[in-house]
Amino acid sequence: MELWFTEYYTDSVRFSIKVKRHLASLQSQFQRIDVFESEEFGRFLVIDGLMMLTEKDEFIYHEMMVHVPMAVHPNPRKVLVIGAGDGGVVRELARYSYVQQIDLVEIDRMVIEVCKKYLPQTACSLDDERVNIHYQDGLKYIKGYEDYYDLIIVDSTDPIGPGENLFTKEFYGNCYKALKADGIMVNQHESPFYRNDALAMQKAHRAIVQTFDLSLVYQAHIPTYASGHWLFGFASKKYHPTRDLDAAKWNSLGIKTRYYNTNLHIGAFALPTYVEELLKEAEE
Ligand code: AG3
Repeated sequence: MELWFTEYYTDSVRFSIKVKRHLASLQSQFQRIDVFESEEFGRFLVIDGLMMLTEKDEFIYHEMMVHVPMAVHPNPRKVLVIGAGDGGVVRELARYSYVQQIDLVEIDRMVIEVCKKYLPQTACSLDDERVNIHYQDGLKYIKGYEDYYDLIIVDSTDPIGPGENLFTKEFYGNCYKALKADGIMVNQHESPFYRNDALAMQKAHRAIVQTFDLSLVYQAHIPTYASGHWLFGFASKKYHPTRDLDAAKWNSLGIKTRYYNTNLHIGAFALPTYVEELLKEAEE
């Protein structure tokens, strides 16, 4: 007998991974959480049937969400991470000794518990002394802050279900307010390829462009997300993601990465024409 995990990318396109073991299956107050083990991708986390991460390719997503803004901001001390209960973003942030405070806001306590138990590869820094975990809705949490964070990283699920709030103008406006005068916000920006993902991407982009002084998009190749082509948003009050990149400084830190490097940093902002067109359409 064979066991396969299948995610539907559209009604007529699906992606499957052969499963060795189904390690966990839980229904929380918010969502369904599954962890599987596979030959090719190692362990992987699925929420409401959608791939969140695999042990084999999570480094791409987490390095790109963290090192891009960290190589631009000259002095990031206080960082807010929204979503991301798996700990992957926190793990990458914890590698910077000068980051003083990492606040993690995850709505679902069960995600953190499951990841601590089954995904130590990403959850490994959640006990770092600089990390404060708040089990709360991201939108509610952020309303209480003004002129406080240097960097906000929004590692949300898709804009359906509990992550929906994190794609609204109201949320981005509150992120803007919670950031200092030279703050940066990075978010997972969905995929440009399949129609429904592209619509979500445009919706997020429109709301961010209306909120931030500067809003650019960058890309990475993530094999286990729909189409493999994924986008990230870089929104800021002051710093430009490539012009203000301090490559020499970042390289002198000696942080060993497998995907991110400062050449790729610049290249990641060069987007295919059809993606630029989708973004432009959203900006109009
Ligand atoms: N963050 C969710 C990325 C979006 C995945 N969407 C999808 N597969 N349709 C994942 C959390 C990683 N820290």
